[in-house]
Amino acid sequence: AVEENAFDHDVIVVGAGFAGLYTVIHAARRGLRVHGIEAAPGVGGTWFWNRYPGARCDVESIDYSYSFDPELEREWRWSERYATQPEILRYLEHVADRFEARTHYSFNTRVTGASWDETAQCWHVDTDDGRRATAAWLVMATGPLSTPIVPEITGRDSFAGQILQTSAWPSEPVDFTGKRVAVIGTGASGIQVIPLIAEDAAEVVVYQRTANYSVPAFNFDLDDAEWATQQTGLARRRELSWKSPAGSPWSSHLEPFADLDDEAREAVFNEAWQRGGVLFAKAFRGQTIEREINDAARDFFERKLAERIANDTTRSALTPVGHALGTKRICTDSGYYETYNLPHVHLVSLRTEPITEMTPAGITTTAGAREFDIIVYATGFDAMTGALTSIEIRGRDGRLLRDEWADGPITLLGVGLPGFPNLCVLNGPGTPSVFANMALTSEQQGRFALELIDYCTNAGYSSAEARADAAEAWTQHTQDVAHATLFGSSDSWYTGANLPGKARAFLPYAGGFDQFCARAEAVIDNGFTGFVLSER
Ligand code: NA7
Repeated sequence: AVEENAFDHDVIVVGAGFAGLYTVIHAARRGLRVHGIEAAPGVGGTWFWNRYPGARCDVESIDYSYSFDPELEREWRWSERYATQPEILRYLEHVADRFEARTHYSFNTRVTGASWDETAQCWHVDTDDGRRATAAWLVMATGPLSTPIVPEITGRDSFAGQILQTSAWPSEPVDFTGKRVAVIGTGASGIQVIPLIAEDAAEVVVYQRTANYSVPAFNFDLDDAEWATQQTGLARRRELSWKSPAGSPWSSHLEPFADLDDEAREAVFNEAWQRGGVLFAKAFRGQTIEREINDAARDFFERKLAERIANDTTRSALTPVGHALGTKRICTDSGYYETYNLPHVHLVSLRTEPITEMTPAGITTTAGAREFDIIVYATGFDAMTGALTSIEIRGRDGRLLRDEWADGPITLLGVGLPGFPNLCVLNGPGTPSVFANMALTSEQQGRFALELIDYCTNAGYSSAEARADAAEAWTQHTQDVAHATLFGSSDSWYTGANLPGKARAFLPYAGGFDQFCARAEAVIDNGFTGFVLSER
């Protein structure tokens, strides 16, 4: 039975990852009656689900943490330059405890629908336990990469061995010892998990659709001296991060590419390479805009690949084609390419050898059948829109979000949706979040929503809704910015190309976190320009 008004809240926040947790904590601090709803049994979001061996963040730990409380910053001691999933999860659990966030949450509860009630000016939120909660505001902090996709393959479900998914990994450790393992997918997750599986497995076969760019992490333990140095520099790091395009303190080389000779360029690429991981994607300013700079970075990358992979055929198959360096998220690895030098690790390129079917014994491609004990899917997500379109979200006049976004999402600064009053989406399409440090973008996004709520509450407005023309302008701007770079012409989950049938549109905002923050702050300062604020 549906319980009407089982809850009565100012704001419901869906999700307990970085963004949801921040928003719940700060809504409570602002005196709002807040209720959080989370499908998982605990906090963590991405860091709850993606607990496969090797899962790590590609932003440095010191930066990938909340900045809102200096005491929290001081008391939490990260152990490595790039934190592992268990450590980030422990951090978020610590934050939840420290700020008593869990008391506001219903865990193990999945939102199935939400509908705007024009008469009562509130949202009714339905959950899979048959309850209905009501709140004036609804904040969707459901994550940009939280709806996994498992490819449709003939006979997929007939496989008789063990099936694993990086994004829904079992909580108990998996024993790969002596097992024949297939891994499908070579994005960030595949590239992290493959070397660790290969340590124990008897045989690993990797099925690759698109070769990716991956750069070594150069990870290290944060010893006391390094930690002390990082702590001393933290305030500066934060300042630089908030003013940077990617929310991190590292910037591109200052001298223009065109002003340097080959030797000097090589030195710049070398330095960026040694810094590790995603930072190589922005060795020079304009590297993902100008083809000449990107080609030079790619050339450097390919020469590194030659040092890392012994076999010419394997190296050729692992060499990216068709997308510019950095236009799919560059991966950060620990020994990924070197894994292919091991005799029991094999690569199957699906471009030359597509899968025809799965059988109880294994995987068949056009070149023949292979038998496995375990198949691991590292096949990605219905990115940025999937978590929202999979929920029945009905706005004004019963408009269904899934239908409104059939040709691609339309948002004002990502957060506001025309036709959906009092609904705030965090880290969604139209935001730079997936290009940036999500710890900081989550703070920025959560604060924007809470500023809007406070502004309306204090001024006596019962609803706020993005104006259709303002949202169309922002959405167009998002497309224009992307198409002025090399991102626009490269297929990826940024463009919807990873999922057959998904509308093609450039989903994130590629204009930079700093630019985005400046625009968002101006909107707040000017009384939420672009939003229609209404009294009951
Ligand atoms: P990604 O980066 O979306 O990677 C998914 C991988 O799975 C990628 O290599 C895909 O190839 C591949 N894939 C997807 N569908 C198929 C099918 N049908 N057959 C074969 N291979 C397939 O997800 P991750 O979890 O690795 O990382 C997500 C983000 O987390 C990452 O970008 C970082 O921001 C952190 P494709 O390249 O689409 O051809």
